[in-house]
Amino acid sequence: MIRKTRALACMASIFSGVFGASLTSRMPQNATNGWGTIDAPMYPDYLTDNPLPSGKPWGHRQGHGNDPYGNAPVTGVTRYYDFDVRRATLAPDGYEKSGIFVNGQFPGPAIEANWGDWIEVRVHNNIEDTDGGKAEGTAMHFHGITQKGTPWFDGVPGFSQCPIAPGSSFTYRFRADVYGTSWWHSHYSAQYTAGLWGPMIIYGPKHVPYDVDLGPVMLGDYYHSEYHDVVESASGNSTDFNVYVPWSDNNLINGKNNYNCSMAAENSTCYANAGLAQFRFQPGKTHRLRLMNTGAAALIHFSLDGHKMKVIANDFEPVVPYDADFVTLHVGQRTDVLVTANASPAATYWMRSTISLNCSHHKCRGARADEKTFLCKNDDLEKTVPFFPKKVDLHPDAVETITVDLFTNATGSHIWTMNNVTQYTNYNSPLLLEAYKGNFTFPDPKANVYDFGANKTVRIVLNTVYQSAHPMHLHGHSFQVLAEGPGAWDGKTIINPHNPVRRDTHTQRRYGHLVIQFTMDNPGVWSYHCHIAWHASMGLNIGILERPAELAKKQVPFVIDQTCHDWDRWTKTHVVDQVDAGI
Ligand SMILES: *[C@@H]1O[C@H](CO)[C@@H](O)[C@H](O)[C@H]1NC(C)=O
Ligand SMILES: *[C@@H]1O[C@H](CO)[C@@H](O)[C@H](O)[C@H]1NC(C)=O
Ligand SMILES: *[C@@H]1O[C@H](CO)[C@@H](O)[C@H](O)[C@H]1NC(C)=O
Ligand SMILES: *[C@@H]1O[C@H](CO)[C@@H](O)[C@H](O)[C@H]1NC(C)=O
Ligand SMILES: *[C@@H]1O[C@H](CO)[C@@H](O)[C@H](O)[C@H]1NC(C)=O
Ligand SMILES: *[C@@H]1O[C@H](CO)[C@@H](O)[C@H](O)[C@H]1NC(C)=O
Ligand SMILES: *[C@@H]1O[C@H](CO)[C@@H](O)[C@H](O)[C@H]1NC(C)=O
Ligand SMILES: *[C@@H]1O[C@H](CO)[C@@H](O)[C@H](O)[C@H]1NC(C)=O
Ligand SMILES: *[C@@H]1O[C@H](CO)[C@@H](O)[C@H](O)[C@H]1NC(C)=O
Ligand SMILES: [Cu+2]
Repeated sequence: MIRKTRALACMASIFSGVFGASLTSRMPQNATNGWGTIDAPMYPDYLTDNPLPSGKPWGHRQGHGNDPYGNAPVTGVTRYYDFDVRRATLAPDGYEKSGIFVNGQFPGPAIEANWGDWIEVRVHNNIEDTDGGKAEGTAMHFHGITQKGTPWFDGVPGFSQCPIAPGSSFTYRFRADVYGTSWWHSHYSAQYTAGLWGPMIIYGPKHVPYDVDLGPVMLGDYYHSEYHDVVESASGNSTDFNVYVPWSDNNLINGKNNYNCSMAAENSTCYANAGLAQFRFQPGKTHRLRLMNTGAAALIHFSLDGHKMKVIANDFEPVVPYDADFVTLHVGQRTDVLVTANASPAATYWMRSTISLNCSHHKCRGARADEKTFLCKNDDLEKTVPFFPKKVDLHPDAVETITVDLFTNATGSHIWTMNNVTQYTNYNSPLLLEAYKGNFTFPDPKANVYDFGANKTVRIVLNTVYQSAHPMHLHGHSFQVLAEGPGAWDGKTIINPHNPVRRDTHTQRRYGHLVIQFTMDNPGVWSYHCHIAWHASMGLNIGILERPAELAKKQVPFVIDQTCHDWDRWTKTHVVDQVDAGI
């Protein structure tokens, strides 16, 4: 029944069509949120428990002229979620390992809301000295949400809040002010790679029709070592490229894949045939796949045998639909595609999530015969056109040029620098809290904060002079991508100036440039960082101070102060093992 393909140990695969056999699962299905099985739930057009009478809560806000950013309907609805964060030992791919999970589930639960709703997530930090790990702080980030008016709920420790201390709780409350596909994840150190992440779907208008929402298709590299250990080898003093660029052990789709147990570490518990993710397509229907790269470091190519895909959105930005044989997602990026099940109705097809071996280290060396020649970059900027046009302001108020490089410092650690500074987070003194107190001088250079004051339009030119690509993510904003290419920016080239690519995460290629521009409409202190977990750990991060004068006038919610008091108290009796730059 399965169409024969070259068997590759680490290639995550999916079957579509009708598929009867049930595969062994090494994780109880109630701990996987039902994802990755052919009977996984489909996703609705919109959540129907909305009291508004006019059907979909966004009513007539459809089609052209409605940039989702800054245009959300008022629904008066709050969606509540409760996250119990604790350590556990699970074996998603058959290899038993200790991790940190929400509600004992992997991947973590989906946050769902309609555009314009409020979302409330109560996070209980129950990370204790169990399962071979230690108690540690946490903080939860809701990727791509602008947090306009609620910058203290951005979930970045040392930026927007103190870490939530073990034994304490914290409630995030923010507006679903954009719509589309995203994810939430811990922003404390590289902690999310231990299992602390899940999808976030915000239902909104459709600009392209389709029949079935297949829901999240979460792609990502996966590591069997404890995250502290991976961070240590990435930043540590080994001069071996194969050590300081860590190798992932597996590649999962919706938390599933098999693992070749003969490669497992000595004395580990490993079960073969843990099971592949599967999806069921409805013959003839058009399906929406919400692709997201929820991994730690790997750039991924995604394709479906026998089917073409139509790209309809990148991150939270709808695009003019275009056909693609494969799509590329770096860490943190999302791409929504439509697939029409117009091939043989009874057949099964491989879904392929391939880690580009030219861009990322991955233990499954079984080279793909059809591996794309790939430069570790996103699609050409010319190809992607935002559905809601917005032209470039050719005269930005501030331009900042930043050189990105990698160094080995005097004590042998690998560190990233942005204009010679390696960012380091002070968990006890969040930058935003300081700004509210009227203190925005940030004398510690390691905070690496750029104060853009009251400028309206800011352009940031990143030139990297090292051999790594970086998926750069900006908090609080969707940005325009003006240019991306080899070498340093020439200071003038802008691709599609009448309507350039917009998104919240974009790849800067090796030895290349990435030029972004955004409107300073969101007072706060926002991180602009590489989303490769190990690179953020090694300090590839800046803070952007936006309209500080407006911050200083505002009242900080009590919970922000309380969280710092709790953290201070906890750190007086526990040693915080800050293994990295902190975010
Ligand atoms: C799954 O079900 C088992 C048996 O009913 C239960 O012990 C376990 O706590 C459940 N796990 C989750 C994550 O709900
Ligand atoms: C690397 O660090 C280890 C301890 O982490 C130390 O024992 C070793 O001497 C260091 N090597 C170099 C070359 O600095
Ligand atoms: C599993 O790994 C072993 C050791 O590397 C290798 O010899 C074997 O061929 C692999 N099995 C499969 C099915 O790939
Ligand atoms: C594996 O277990 C054996 C027997 O208990 C022990 O001798 C060996 O040191 C263990 N290896 C590792 C890497 O822990
Ligand atoms: C790998 O990337 C380099 C540039 O970083 C490029 O020159 C080379 O062609 C790529 N190789 C393949 C096989 O894609
Ligand atoms: C080198 O970098 C590491 C990690 O950031 C840091 O702990 C150490 O203090 C640095 N050494 C020097 C001499 O700055
Ligand atoms: C970074 O350091 C180099 C070498 O010391 C120096 O030439 C360069 O001007 C510095 N860059 C910035 C932005 O300070
Ligand atoms: C401002 O914040 C810095 C830490 O970032 C601190 O060292 C300094 O004392 C603060 N100044 C005031 C006036 O609070
Ligand atoms: C604009 O930003 C620059 C830093 O890039 C800063 O020096 C300047 O004061 C800012 N202008 C305003 C009006 O805030
Ligand atoms: Cu990076």
